[in-house]
Order: sequence, then C-alpha cells, then structure tokens
Amino acid sequence: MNTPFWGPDWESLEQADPAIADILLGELGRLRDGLQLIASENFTSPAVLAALGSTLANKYAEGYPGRRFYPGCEFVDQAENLAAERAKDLFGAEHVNVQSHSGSSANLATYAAFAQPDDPVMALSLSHGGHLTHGSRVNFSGRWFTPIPYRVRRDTELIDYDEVRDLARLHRPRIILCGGTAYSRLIDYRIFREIADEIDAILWVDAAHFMGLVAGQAIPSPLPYADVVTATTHKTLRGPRGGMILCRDEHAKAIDRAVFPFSQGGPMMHSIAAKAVAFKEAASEEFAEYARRTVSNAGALAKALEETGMRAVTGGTDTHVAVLDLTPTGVNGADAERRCAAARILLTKNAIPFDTMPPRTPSGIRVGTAAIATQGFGPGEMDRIGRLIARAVTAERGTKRGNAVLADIADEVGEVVAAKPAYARGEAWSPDASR
Ligand code: DSN
Repeated sequence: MNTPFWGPDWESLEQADPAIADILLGELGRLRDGLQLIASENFTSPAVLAALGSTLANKYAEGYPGRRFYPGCEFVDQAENLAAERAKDLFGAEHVNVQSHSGSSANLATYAAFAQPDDPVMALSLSHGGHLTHGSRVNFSGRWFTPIPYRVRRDTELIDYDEVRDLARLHRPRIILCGGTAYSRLIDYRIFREIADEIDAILWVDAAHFMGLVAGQAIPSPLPYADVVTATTHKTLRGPRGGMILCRDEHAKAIDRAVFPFSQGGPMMHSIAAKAVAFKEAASEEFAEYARRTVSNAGALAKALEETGMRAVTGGTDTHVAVLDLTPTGVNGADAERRCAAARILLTKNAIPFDTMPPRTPSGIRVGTAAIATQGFGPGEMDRIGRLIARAVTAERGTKRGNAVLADIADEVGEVVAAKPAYARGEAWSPDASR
C-alpha cells in the first residue's frame, strides 16, 4: 500500500496491537463525548494528524537543512524549510526555528541563548499567571538562573507595570520575559520594550498560549516589540504538540545553536512536517474566523459564569482563557475540577492572584475556548455551557443526590457536544470510520 501514514491503515494497528487500538478509540470517545475547556488543548486537523503519523517519524536529521549530520535528508530538509518559511510569512518574523520539541524546550534554548547561569531573569510570577519555566524554583529556570518575579496589581489584577520598571531598574535582569498560562488580558508590549531598552535587556515574549490568536490576527502581535518569541504549536495554534522560536536576524545564530546542539539532538521531523501543515492552515480566513470566535467565546463564557456567581479575575478576558474566582461559591478549584470532570466537562483548577488557598486546592478555575471554537461553538452557546459548569461546580460529588445531578449534567453535555462533534464520525482519517 502506497501510503506514508497510518490513517487509512487503521486495521493493521488493530491487528498488530489491539490493546493500543482500544486505548486510541477510548481517547477518541472521551474527546468527542466531553466539553474540552482545558485552556492549553485543542483539536488538530486530520491533515496534521496524518503528517504526525507519517514515515518522517523515522528520520534522524541532527543539524539544519543543508547542514545535517546524517545522509538522506533531502525530503525532511524540504519539510523543515517549508515549515520555517510558512512561519516567517505567517508571523512576519525574520527568523524561525521550528525544531523545539515543546514550549518548555523552546524556553530552555532561549535561556541558553541569552543568559549565563545565575543571571537575573524577570518574569510574571507563576502564582499570578506565569509558567513553570519562568523562574519556578522546582524548574531548571529557577534553579539555574536568578528569578525576579513581578506580579499583577491587587486592585485591577493586571500586570503591575510600575513594579516591572522598579524591579528592572533595581536588578538589571539579562532577560525580561512576559506571557504566561493564566493571564487573560492583552500585554502592553510597548511598555515592556521601553523598560527592556532602558536597561539593555532582551525582551522575550512567551506566546505559547496565544500564538494562534496572533496568527489569526485576533489579538496584537508581539513580534514588532520582542527580541525573541517562543510558542507552542498545539494550543491556540492548533498544530501538533511542539514548540518554536521566532527572533530577529541578529539572534538567529544564537537561537539555532541553543536548540541544536546545545539543548536538543535529533529533531522530530514528522512533527516539523505537521507544524508546516498547521502554519498553512493558520494562514486561512477560516482560521482567522476561528481565532476571533475563540476570543468572543471566552468573553461570553466568563460573563455567563459571572452571572452564576463566580468572579472573573480582571473582570473578564481579551484572549482564549478566563480565570474564575470561586470564592463566592464556597467551592475550591480542585473540587470544582473533579466535579466538572465527573460531568464530562474538562477544565483545570487554578490559583487566583494573591490566593490565600494552597496550590493543590486553589480558589479558582481556568477555562479556555479554543477547542470548543474548533468544534464550531460560538458565543451564543456560552450561556448554556456556563450554566452547566456552574451546576457541576456546586454539585456535591459522593452524595447520592450530587452524583445524580452530575450524571444529569453529563447527559446534557452529551447532547450539547453531539450537535457539534469533534472528529465527526465517518471522516476518512477517523480511526473508527474504517470499522
Ligand atoms: N501546562 C500548560 C498549560 O496548561 O497552560 C502550559 O505548559
């Protein structure tokens, strides 16, 4: 059979490894049957999945196109060049490295390109919406560098730009980093650029979460301001799991060397081909419409949840993500996450700024609307989804009555998602379509 990917060859997987085949089908069912509101997840297209499942997975290609340490790279070179060119066009970047295996490895390489061990590095505190790789003590970033965390303001819950400026002047960090995993508002890159210029620091934007919204022009791009931008390709960008680094030409060599050979060996060429597919898709008008709808969904969902008695941190969102303070409901984020999961609504517990609760049972939850936008949901449907979440959050799991309520909600979730199924049955690539 002349096919480089597994999609049409599903039966051979079923025969070779029925246990894994069953797991894949179980996961497909889980994706289809629930409301996927985890802010960092999405549904990749059939074309992305096909590239991921291709024979490019076999190839060792340490190095860069035209400069590999292995023979036989003529096709993977084309894939990598195409991915990098498409990303450059899509984002207006001078240089793009598409080899990073993940957002965290893109970040590791970026530290390596610009900082030496123990250098001070400023970033948004994890507990105020940053990321593990932005200086957490349990991560290489906080162990190998000197983290200078800045926070959000208590009154607005927006980045405290005065504190950023004061800390920058005091510590003169080598890198100023902005972006995060649970900050729902637009970032004022102009102010960050001014501060970075004042102290001659590298301005690095970690756009892992919102790069797809940038691609779809639903929010402003950090590219005109940043020296370097890191991103994942699998969140709002809707491609394969992976990372990328975009930078000005003057930093291209430092970034490329920091990825290979400093922090990674062989690139995952199947993933790079799938990134190329995703970049092509992200340049389409359909994608721009999805990106805009993702943002309007998040605003509408935050508002709907506020109407049920939760409090939206910062009063709402400008992006795909919203953080809700559950204090008014008397339920902690961990219980809310468990109850929602029991009702087939997938979202995550999350700290709120200045949280007085411990990290394992924080006061909030985080919801994201990229996956449900991919599925086709729009802002008009967020009221119903908001009410389902609110009912699940306050249903007491473990009691007979609570369990019955959660089962009811799960049934309604089933109805909601059946109207706009993810990976609709019958498509040629779908594993169980071949049955
Ligand atoms: N773990 C991801 C998230 O959920 O935001 C970030 O790496």
